[in-house]
Amino acid sequence: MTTTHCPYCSLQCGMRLTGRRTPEVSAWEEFPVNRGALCRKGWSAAGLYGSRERLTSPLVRDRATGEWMAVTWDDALDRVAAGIRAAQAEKGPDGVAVFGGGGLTNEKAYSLGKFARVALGTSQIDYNGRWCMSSAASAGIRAFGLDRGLPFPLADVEEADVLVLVGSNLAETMPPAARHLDRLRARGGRVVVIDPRRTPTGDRADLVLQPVPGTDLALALGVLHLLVASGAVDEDYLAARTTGWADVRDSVAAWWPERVERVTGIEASEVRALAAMVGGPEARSARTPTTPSERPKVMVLTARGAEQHSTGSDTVLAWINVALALGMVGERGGGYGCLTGQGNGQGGREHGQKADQLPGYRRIDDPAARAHVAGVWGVEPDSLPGPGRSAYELLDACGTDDGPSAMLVLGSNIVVSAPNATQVTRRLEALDLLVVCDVVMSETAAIADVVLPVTQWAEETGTMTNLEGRVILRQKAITPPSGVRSDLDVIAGLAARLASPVEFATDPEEVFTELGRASEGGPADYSTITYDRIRDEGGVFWGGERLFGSTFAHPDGRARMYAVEHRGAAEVPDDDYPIHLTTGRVLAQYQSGAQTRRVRALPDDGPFVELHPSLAGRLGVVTGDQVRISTRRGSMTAPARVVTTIRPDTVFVPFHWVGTNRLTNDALDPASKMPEFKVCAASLVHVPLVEQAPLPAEHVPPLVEHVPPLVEQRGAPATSVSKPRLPA
Ligand SMILES: Nc1nc2c(c(=O)[nH]1)N[C@H]1C(S)=C(S)[C@@H](COP(=O)(O)OP(=O)(O)OC[C@H]3O[C@@H](n4cnc5c(=O)[nH]c(N)nc54)[C@H](O)[C@@H]3O)O[C@H]1N2
Ligand SMILES: Nc1nc2c(c(=O)[nH]1)N[C@H]1C(S)=C(S)[C@@H](COP(=O)(O)OP(=O)(O)OC[C@H]3O[C@@H](n4cnc5c(=O)[nH]c(N)nc54)[C@H](O)[C@@H]3O)O[C@H]1N2
Ligand code: SF4
Ligand SMILES: [Mo]
Repeated sequence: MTTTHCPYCSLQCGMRLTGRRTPEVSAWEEFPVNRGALCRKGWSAAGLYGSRERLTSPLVRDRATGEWMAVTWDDALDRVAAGIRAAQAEKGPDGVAVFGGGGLTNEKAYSLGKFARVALGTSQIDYNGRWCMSSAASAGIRAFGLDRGLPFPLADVEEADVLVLVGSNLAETMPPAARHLDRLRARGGRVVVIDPRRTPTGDRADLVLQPVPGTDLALALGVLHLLVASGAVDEDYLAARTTGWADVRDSVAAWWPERVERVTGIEASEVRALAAMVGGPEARSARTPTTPSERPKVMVLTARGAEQHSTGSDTVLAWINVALALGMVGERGGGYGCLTGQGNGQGGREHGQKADQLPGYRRIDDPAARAHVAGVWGVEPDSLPGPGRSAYELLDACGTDDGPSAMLVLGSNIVVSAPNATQVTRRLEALDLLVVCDVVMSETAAIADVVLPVTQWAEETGTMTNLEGRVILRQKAITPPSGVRSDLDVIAGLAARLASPVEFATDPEEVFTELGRASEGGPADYSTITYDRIRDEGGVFWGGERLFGSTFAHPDGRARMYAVEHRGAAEVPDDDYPIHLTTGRVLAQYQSGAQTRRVRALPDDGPFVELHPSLAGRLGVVTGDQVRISTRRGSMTAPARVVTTIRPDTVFVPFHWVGTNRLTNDALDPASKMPEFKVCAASLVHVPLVEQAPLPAEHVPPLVEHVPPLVEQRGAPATSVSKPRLPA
């Protein structure tokens, strides 16, 4: 029996595994984050191990015939090294790219970043975390000088008086965390959920606000406007601990509730209700000064609903402004945090697989950082490349004249999860060499030239940094299938073939010790963390358990407030595409589904289109009917799920299956380069039974012929049934 952690999300729930060849999952009650609780993905995780679809031999694909051939590891690595050298000969070091993942252990993420900069000498490395949390990360760095998802333990949530969840459906995306909401409410606290859909998380809330997708920023401006008007802001805190407040205050002057209603679709009275709740009772009783102890503790948490927008980083800054104006950041039970997503969403963005970064969350354009890290690596600082392209920009450059012609992918299923996926897939196919390291034949592996089968999860040891900044140890508990190698072995094997000036360790603990030295003195300093300490202490928080209690990470110790403006979505509905499309997750599937779609114990129902009865009525659609959804980039057909819980002008499609991302918009946030996964303009038609095979896009009549404008839709017949809730 071994204690380890779940293969999936950023909660990194602790679990026990027994049986080295037929593993069984059981509760690890002592692990503080989940106390033995797991969601159904965690309970069924052992199914990942037994999957018959597991890759156990390196494979190469013949481009002419499309046929796969099993080869030896030596042969496979020789071919990859030869392909890399060919790309370098043609285009120089930047001719080879690396694409990583936020599910990789810290050791792998670190080695991958080092491999790119030292063995390949390329600047062209980025990873899927750019699609996950980059907007919150960039806002956190600007506001606080430091980015750690939650700057406090998750359990602090229970101590809040008012918890505002902006674009999080944690009851389905990190189910064991939902108990904190229940306990908070049992204590008399209140939960606010802001989401265009009423989700199972909304079912646990006292106030549910359903904005038009992409308008959370305007809502934050409106809330701050009312807090100023009612005298609920903490002027002493603002004077002592922040800069920039005067500009922010002026910038919200014109955001009265009726204007917020016009932009967000949330009634002015509800905007007032939210402001009164976070401002405390005194906020309504006109400027009566209050002592800090009388103010409610307000905690604002954002997740992908607020962040995955071309305005995502400004939206996060606007909500941070609310938390700062209330004097809450650094206060126990209050403040701001971002719920990270992938298993190692936090650590994966700290140790150098990001285009602009060196280990320890250092900047690659900082001469002191370059000197320190080059010293640890044993190379000259000048030999390190500069910053490269962000994830989407990198993929979009693949196979172009200025872009890379070879790419290595570790830990991401790009073909399913990238925005505007048809375009991205075309770019991947234009590469001379695509190499994918994976555990299964993912949709991305399926178009690769070489696929390398790797160990995963509890088949190997490594550290992960959970959503609280707690570094945990995923211990090896099961024997990997024969034929597979660790990503660390792949990196070392390639480095040796490429005559890298330095060697790459393959023992995770050795890599972690080196990572500690490379991160020493950086914003995310792991130098005092060891495997033994993690085992003894149930995880170790980098930077300490709670941050910002007395100072922020900027040189003057103050938080920065930025006056940000509402811009709206990059693509807004028009006559041809009159509906907002948003995307996200369901409980039983994980990400691109590469892993969970292969676990037989988990339901795999395929994608669906969630829509409101009034829209369904206009289309003549009931639950189960096929609908075709189209955007300027592509279309897909899926069954309808008619629910009263979504805005009538918005449809929702989960992205765990191929198709959804052919629809999504690749507009990027200027600061974080986060794509706008959470909103674009779409049209919808009912596909009559006789022609339910997918039609070419040009045959799709515009929705406007079928659906009158939304204002006329009031009172449309509710010919529908509600979506059954997935049991937790
Ligand atoms: N079951 C499951 N759990 C997961 C994952 C998974 O794939 N499956 N993935 C993990 C990862 S990597 C991540 S990043 C997290 C994500 O965790 P969440 O952010 O909780 O998940 P999402 O479903 O992407 O988005 C949350 C909600 O945002 C809403 N939303 C859409 N548009 C908007 C908008 O404009 N404004 C607001 N306020 N809300 C909006 C959606 O309706 C959705 O309910 O989950 C992690 N946990
Ligand atoms: N429309 C839409 N698209 C989205 C989102 C959305 O909300 N809407 N969310 C975005 C977000 S937040 C995220 S995080 C991305 C996630 O999307 P992806 O980047 O595709 O993430 P995964 O599906 O987790 O892919 C991980 C891959 O790595 C493999 N793998 C697992 N463990 C290992 C390992 O140890 N080593 C190696 N080499 N491989 C391994 C898995 O089998 C899988 O194929 O999707 C983004 N795409
Ligand atoms: S909540 Fe996340 S970490 Fe916990 S069991 Fe579920 S998927 Fe695994
Ligand atoms: Mo994510």
